[in-house]
Amino acid sequence: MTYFESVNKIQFEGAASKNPFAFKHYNPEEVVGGKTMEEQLRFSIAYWHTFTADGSDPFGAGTMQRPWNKYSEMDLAKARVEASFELYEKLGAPFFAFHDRDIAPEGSTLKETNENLDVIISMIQDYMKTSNVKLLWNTANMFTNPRFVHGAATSSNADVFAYAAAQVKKGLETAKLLGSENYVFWGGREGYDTLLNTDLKLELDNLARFLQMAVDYAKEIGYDGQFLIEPKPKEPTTHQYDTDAATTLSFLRQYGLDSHFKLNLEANHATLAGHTFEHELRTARINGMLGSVDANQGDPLLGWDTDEFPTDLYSTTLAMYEILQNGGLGRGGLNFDAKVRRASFEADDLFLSHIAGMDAFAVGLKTAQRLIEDKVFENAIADRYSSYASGIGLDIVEGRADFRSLEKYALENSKIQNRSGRQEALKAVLNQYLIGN
Ligand code: XUL
Ligand code: CO
Repeated sequence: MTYFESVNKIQFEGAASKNPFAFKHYNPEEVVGGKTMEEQLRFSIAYWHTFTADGSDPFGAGTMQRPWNKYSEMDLAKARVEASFELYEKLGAPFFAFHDRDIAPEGSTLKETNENLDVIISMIQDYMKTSNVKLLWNTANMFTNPRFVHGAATSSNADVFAYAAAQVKKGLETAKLLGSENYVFWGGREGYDTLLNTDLKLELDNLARFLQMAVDYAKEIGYDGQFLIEPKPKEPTTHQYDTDAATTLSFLRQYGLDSHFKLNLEANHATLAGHTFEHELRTARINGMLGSVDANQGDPLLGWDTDEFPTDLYSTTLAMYEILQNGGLGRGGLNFDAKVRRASFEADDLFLSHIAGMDAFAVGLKTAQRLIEDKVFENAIADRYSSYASGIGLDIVEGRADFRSLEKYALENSKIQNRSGRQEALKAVLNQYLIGN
């Protein structure tokens, strides 16, 4: 059965191509920075946005015209799996990612829900046997069902904590079965709206207990994928616990969990937190915690998580700069946690949007590689901090200085001279590299 009849395998046709169903910049085999673009970028398709979402928003019903709309319940779930592998293959996407509830409907009990899951997981497993497509990560949806109204691991209701544990246990077994490269924890409703009814300390302690149980269970069943936490500052709760990279790092360190986790950083979550995407990536990178990326972009005019396909070349370039400086993403990848707009409702839009995102990251990769080869920012930064390369600066960074020696130095050095940071000039150079792509 074919779901996207009018679409053939998407080919690389080069920058001059006018064919909307072709890559202009993403050439999977082209070597950039010693690896193929396919290996560098490790693109992944988000099941929820691409196959499950229907385009509904708080003001209106679903709009998405999908070839699987005629089915329901388990038949719908099976049709989505068939369609998903057709799309991965036609796009040449090496990975996909899903929440448990994206792939199979919930039953009336947890047992029934798990039985539904088992049917679909074994179908996915069969497809994976004859395909090169791999699972980048799976995760548990512990936010849609009303039982999670007060959160999951941070719920005020211990029965919900237990239910969530059962769900993640199943998720880890699924990850092992499907050979998932990573397992993701996005906080969902782990956060609070008002302190008036919240035991902040207990909720954070419980979150840490929950994560430790997950670490222990993965070890017990021999699942060795990378654990990832995905920070987000707000939405759905007013104050999400995993606010941003720095907050999440501090939480993991406080509870002694940092050696078991890395971060899955999402562009739109970064901007919601009042950071740039590259700030979050840099923070994770310098702490050895950059694990994976949810590739998307927000709308600077809107204050919520719009999950748009990434087309901003500045952002993709600066993101790829961090990723290349990190030596790549290891077991992570670039997962398009992105959805077509409600008005882009035709099935073809699923391909056109991914092509746009893949090309934007390919440009970002090539530009970042050239910037790194030419040491554009490295040289500027080394020059800006050159006062730490000798004299008193070297004494400071090598631990030979103290307040007494610094006071002595300052008293003798009455003329401090600063130099321009030259940020406009650097932005102009960045533009030159982007245009020269
Ligand atoms: C929500 C979000 C999630 C996670 C996985 O904002 O980004 O889709 O990526 O649960
Ligand atoms: Co995400």
